Amino acid sequence: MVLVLEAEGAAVAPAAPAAAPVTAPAASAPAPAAAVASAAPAASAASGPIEVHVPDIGDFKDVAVIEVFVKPGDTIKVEQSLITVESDKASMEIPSSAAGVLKELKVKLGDKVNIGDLLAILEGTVAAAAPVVSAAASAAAPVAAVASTASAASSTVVSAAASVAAPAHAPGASTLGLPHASPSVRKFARELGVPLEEVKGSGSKGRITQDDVQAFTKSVMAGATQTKAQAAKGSGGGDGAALGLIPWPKVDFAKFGPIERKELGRIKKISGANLLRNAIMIPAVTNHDDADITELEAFRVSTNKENEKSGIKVTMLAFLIKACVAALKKYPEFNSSLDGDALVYKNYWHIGFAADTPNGLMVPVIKDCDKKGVLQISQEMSELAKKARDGKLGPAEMTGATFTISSLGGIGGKYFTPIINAPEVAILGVCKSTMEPVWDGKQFVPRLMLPLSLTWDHRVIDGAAAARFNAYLGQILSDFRRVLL
Ligand code: CAO
Repeated sequence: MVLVLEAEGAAVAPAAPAAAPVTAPAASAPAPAAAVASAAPAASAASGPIEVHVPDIGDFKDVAVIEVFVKPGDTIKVEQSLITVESDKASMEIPSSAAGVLKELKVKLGDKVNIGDLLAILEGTVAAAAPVVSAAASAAAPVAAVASTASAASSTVVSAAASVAAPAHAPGASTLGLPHASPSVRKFARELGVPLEEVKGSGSKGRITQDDVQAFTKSVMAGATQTKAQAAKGSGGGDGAALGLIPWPKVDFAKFGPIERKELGRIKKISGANLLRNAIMIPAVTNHDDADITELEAFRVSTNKENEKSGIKVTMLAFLIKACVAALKKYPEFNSSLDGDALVYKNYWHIGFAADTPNGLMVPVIKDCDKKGVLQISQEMSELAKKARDGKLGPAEMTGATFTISSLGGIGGKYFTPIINAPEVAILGVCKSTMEPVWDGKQFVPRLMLPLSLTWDHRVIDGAAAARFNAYLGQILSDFRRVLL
């Protein structure tokens, strides 16, 4: 161990041997491995300025300081991590070999350090022990040597800790409120930009594992979890400063009458953040049109009569899904996604449908709609809608959509402007069909007309293509035989 102690005064811990000044090599002269081994069993207690040096960290030279956990004035415990260093093979935390108040930190982020370098000067009580270097599990051979040094010294750490009431460095213990995680997991999280303090650890003593970081990332990507930063940016209470907007109005509503304040539910918070991003980032345009569904509705009603006993009810939305698949195949850019400067065309047709649930809007996805009939789609839709309302949809049932339909047909209204569900590039809104007088060239005839509202991303789709898409959709809905052409 490379530790310079200039202890003054009497020993505080009777259990430990009196701390006669322990000499150690100067910072510029790295200690040989033998010195480390001989110093390891010693546990001592004293007070006064204490120098903490970089211990034997194996075959590491000029390793960069990538994290600094402490600052002058902090009370440091034995084995408390001071910094993390990183080489091209691994990263590891360097713990303090003594306890006391940090007077001076001799390194800063980006510095390169070696065995024996002076790290810090502490003042106060000292309990010296061989530091346990917490190394990344994935580290190569040199770190294995360090690990064995660490385990050899661990009993010393415990006895020293007992004498100064400083807990031994537990791998899962928090360091100054930092999340419990190994250096390799910290590094992994840092590379992904994952806020480690928001990840729940599943390891022993709540330690965060690599799997926890991966699961957190997946959950954020699926929209099931929101980071604090996302929530702050996405909430209606966000001040819009990032967009250069004037501040959100702050009104004391209670001044004008009685009020009741209710926090938004989890789903509303998540969907709100997604909707805001999509509304702001997509140059969206909506085309409105009408489709004549007179014959289709008659067919739907007769099909339902025929299938009364099966318990499967065919809804207009199931026909719309099939009609949309046909239109998406004819106009493939509507089934694509932007990826930087490239357009990704998907050769699968998974259709999402907006479902109104007591907790907020959810979008279950029916996979491979091109391969399924209207009856199967109806059945899956009713099962997924029920699951959504019961709050039982799994992430796999809400991901992978290539196009979305939002139907308010069962409720009412004429047209609306749905917001595109990124990274999709279009969404179809449908309202309630009504019987309307339509001119057939000779006379007005009553026809059942379905209002369509197609919102599209103008970066990918042009107005003419959108008008063609709607017109083709209308043709299919008025005569489904066209799908066969
Ligand atoms: N025109 C006229 N009637 C329609 C219709 C339409 N376009 N679409 C459905 N209906 C009728 C149905 O035939 C049914 O009538 P009957 O009970 O007499 O047969 C009734 O309206 C109720 O239909 P439904 O809404 O239960 O079924 P659906 O398949 O049309 O829709 C679902 C299912 C899950 C999409 C729907 O229940 C839902 O949640 N819609 C809301 C979606 C939403 O909130 N969108 C807005 C997103 S933006 O905030």
